[in-house]
Amino acid sequence: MSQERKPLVSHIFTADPSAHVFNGKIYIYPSHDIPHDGEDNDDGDEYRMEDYHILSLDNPDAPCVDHGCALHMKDVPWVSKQMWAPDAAYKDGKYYLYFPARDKDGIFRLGVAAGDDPAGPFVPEADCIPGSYSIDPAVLADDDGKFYIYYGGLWGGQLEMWQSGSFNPDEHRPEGDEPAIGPMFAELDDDMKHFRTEPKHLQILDENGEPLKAGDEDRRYFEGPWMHKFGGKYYLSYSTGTTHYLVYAESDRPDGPFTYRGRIMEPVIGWTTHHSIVEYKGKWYLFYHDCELSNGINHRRCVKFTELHIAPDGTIETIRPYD
Ligand code: FUB
Repeated sequence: MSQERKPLVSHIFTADPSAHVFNGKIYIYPSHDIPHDGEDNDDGDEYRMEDYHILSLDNPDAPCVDHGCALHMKDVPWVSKQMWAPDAAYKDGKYYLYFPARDKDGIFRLGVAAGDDPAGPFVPEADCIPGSYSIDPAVLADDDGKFYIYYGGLWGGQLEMWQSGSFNPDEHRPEGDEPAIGPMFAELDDDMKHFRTEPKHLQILDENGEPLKAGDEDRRYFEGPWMHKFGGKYYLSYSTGTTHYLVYAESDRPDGPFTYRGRIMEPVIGWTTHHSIVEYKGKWYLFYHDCELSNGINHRRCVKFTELHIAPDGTIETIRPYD
């Protein structure tokens, strides 16, 4: 019985699913939303996550397994609060969990934890990844053995606050015809725990080769980057935040520049939209979340998936989530 477009689990609230195939199963690395009655705001203070539960599916029709707490905030010395959207990678017998959280100064940084099993438990590094900031890490294991990390999010994710190279909470937010801020990119070092290259912003261009503008809210980057490869090309997908779309852009290189291609998914119930794309046995799947399980409460989300149809030239068919 297909569980497509239904909450994968309902005993906890889950969001921001990063899906990977490890050992022939689909493992899902989501955020774990905590119910509370506080207000929502533009800084995302309502997202009070404290731990990660890894989920898995033996196949898309199998029941979803919750493997329990794989990492808790109390075990990460540098974190003060808000363990947001994670991702995972596998290299040389070890699994690595990448996660954003606020440090003791309230600044979002990226952390990494390692384990022997895709479902954890994961042992965190004592400090965040040196030189890291903002949120939403996503790691691509490229075919040549290199690993790339993509990250960054506007507003509560603090990406704008680093435009000068250091943290400035009063930094100007680009708007109108000013160039939009792209997501961050770096190659990971052999130990998977450091950046090998200086992080840089990725450029996303329009059909005329011009950088997308900050006011182009239907297309510009907001948060939640993901990278998949198809036909040898690199596809960067992300959330447009304020307009609630999942969209994608294409490049011949992992570090761009990328050219905007189109929309993957129309808005879901709830403010945030965040996804991953994974191939399993020759079919492509989109993992995403909405707030159906809580009747629209923004910080009580549920992870779902649906099949994704990709044409031979890489074009992704737009999904209307409730059709
Ligand atoms: O889950 C907290 C934040 O909400 C994530 O980091 C963003 O991508 C958005 O989904």
